[in-house]
Amino acid sequence: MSAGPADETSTPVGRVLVIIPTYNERDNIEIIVERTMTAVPSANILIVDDGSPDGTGKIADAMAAEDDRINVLHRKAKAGLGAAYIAGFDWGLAAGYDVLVEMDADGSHAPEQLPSLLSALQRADLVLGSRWVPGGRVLDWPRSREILSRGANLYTRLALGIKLGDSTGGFRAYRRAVLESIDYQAVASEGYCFQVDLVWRALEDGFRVLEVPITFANRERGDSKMSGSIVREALLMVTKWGAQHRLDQARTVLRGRPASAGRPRGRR
Ligand SMILES: Nc1nc2c(ncn2[C@@H]2O[C@H](COP(=O)(O)OP(=O)(O)O)[C@@H](O)[C@H]2O)c(=O)[nH]1
Ligand SMILES: [Mg+2]
Repeated sequence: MSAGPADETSTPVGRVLVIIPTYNERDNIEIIVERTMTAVPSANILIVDDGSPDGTGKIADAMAAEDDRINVLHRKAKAGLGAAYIAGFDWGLAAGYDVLVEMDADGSHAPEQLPSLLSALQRADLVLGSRWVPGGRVLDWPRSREILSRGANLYTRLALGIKLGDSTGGFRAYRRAVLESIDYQAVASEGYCFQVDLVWRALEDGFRVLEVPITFANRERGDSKMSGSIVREALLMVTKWGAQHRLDQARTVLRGRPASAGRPRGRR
C-alpha cells in the first residue's frame, strides 16, 4: 500500500501500525493504548502478547472487541522482545501498513511524542526516538540503567563506526520499505542487540536514519524484563560485528578496492 493523500485513516506518511509487545503488562496496557489512540487517532495498534500469565492478553482482546483499530497477536510463551517484533512486522507488512512503529507498553515511551517521530519520517526511512541527542531526556531512571544505556551506545558507536546517539532504544518508526529490505526475520537476538542489529542493517542498505529527541520515563507499574543475559548478548554480538566490519574494511584497503556498500554477510 502506498502513502496516498492523508485521510482519516492515514497520516502524511501513510497508514501507521503501532506494535506494542507485552509480557505481564496488565496494569499498563489499557493506559498505553488509550494514550496512543488519543495521540494519533488514525493509527492502528497491534499488541503482541506472549501468553502473559497475568492476563494482559485477555485485557487486550477485550479492547480489540470494542475498537476496530486495535488488534492482538497471541503467542504461546515468552520468547523475547525481538521475536515478538518479528511476528508483529510480519503481521503489519502482510496487512499492508506503510509505517510500522515499535513502542514499549510500560509508558517509558510517550505516545504523545509519536507525531514528532511520524513527522520526521517525512524526511527519513527510519526514525529513532533518541534519549541521547540534544533535547532528549530520561526521567527517574536508576543511575545504573542510565550508565548502561550511555555505555552501550558509546560502545556501539566505536565498535561499528556509526554516528547515532541512541541505537539501542526501542521507540522507532520504520517505513515498510526498510523492513522489506533488511531481512529482519534473520535477526535472532533480543533487547538492545535486536535494536542495534535492525538500525545497522538499515544504514548498510542505504536508508536514511534520523534521530528525534524523546523524553524517556522509567516504568511506573509492573516489572522490567531486562536481564543480565540481554546485556551480555548485546556486548558479545556488537563486538563480533564490529571486529568483522573492521576486518572487511582492512581487507578492502589491502586489496585497493573501494569499500563495499554491503554489510558483512557472514554476521547474519
Ligand atoms: N511479547 C513480549 N514482550 C516482551 C518480552 N520481554 C519484554 N517485553 C515487552 O517489551 C517492552 C520492554 O520491556 P521492559 O521490561 O520494559 O524492558 P526495559 O524497558 O529494558 O526495562 C515491554 O512492553 C515489555 O512488556 C517478551 O518476551 N515478549
Ligand atoms: Mg521498560
